[in-house]
Amino acid sequence: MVANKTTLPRINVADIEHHVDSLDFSKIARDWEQFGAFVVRGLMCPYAAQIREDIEATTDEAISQLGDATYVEGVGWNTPNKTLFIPAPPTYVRDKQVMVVGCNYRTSAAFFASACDDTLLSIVTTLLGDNVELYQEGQCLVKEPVGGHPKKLHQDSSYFQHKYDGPVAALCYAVDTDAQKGALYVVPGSHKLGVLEHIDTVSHLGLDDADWSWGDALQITGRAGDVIFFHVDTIHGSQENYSDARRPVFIHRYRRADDYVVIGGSTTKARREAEQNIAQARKDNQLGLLVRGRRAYDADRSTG
Ligand SMILES: O=C(O)CCC(=O)C(=O)O
Repeated sequence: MVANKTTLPRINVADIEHHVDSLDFSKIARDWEQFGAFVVRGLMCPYAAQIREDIEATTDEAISQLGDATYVEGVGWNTPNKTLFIPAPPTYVRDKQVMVVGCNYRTSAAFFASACDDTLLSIVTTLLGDNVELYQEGQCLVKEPVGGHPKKLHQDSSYFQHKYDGPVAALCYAVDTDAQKGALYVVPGSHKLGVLEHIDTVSHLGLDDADWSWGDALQITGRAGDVIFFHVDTIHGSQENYSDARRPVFIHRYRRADDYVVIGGSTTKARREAEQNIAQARKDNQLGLLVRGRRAYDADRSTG
């Protein structure tokens, strides 16, 4: 049967829930195939406190650099420490709010160490096969308190569509995250829908509210250290943070060692332009750091 919205499975969080101390890799593989998402409780507990500290410090640094931020049309303001701000609600102390924090594998040792965690990589190879590389340098997002930005429902493939399976995302809560704080929603089974048409929204590319609503999605609350895995085509997003403290998350992304972006962009205009250049997409300038297995020489890649 061809997947469409009406045939998506309706499940509970318990159906896709795993615990780090009792992993069943066959069930993980089945959840991935059927639902394109699952959660592993406690997986990043050894790292979460230090990474949270690093995200907090980078966020404070970014706020102090706002006067030197540069504007990118349709995207937002970048501070020198590579933190992205977007417009804030009118009730804010500032006219800009934090979205993506400039904390990554080059700036946080704990974040990089966590990307190479042995158990995490065993889960990832179950999903992607033996040869796996990091896609990009890790991503941290912060929702500021009292209304910090929503991330509208979207597929990551709208931002970075790949040649093969695409990256597996492992999103980790750096603090306990409930509904009020803006816990992540996923739409189980939506990874079978292919890449859907996205529009420009307050949180960049997103699905039209008329087509997809939070009611179509499953909310996954969690404790600091819990990790939600999702497919590049799995619809996901999160609502505002209405609590009185920041809501930080960190995300690792992994892909097959031979995979690469064919269409990239964070606005509809950028994506349309990239679609014109799809024939030029190549692996040669997209070699990520290998975290499992080995990269075989490929003459077709035009790299040494
Ligand atoms: O911060 C979140 O809850 C979602 C982040 C996200 O959807 C993304 O980076 O693709």
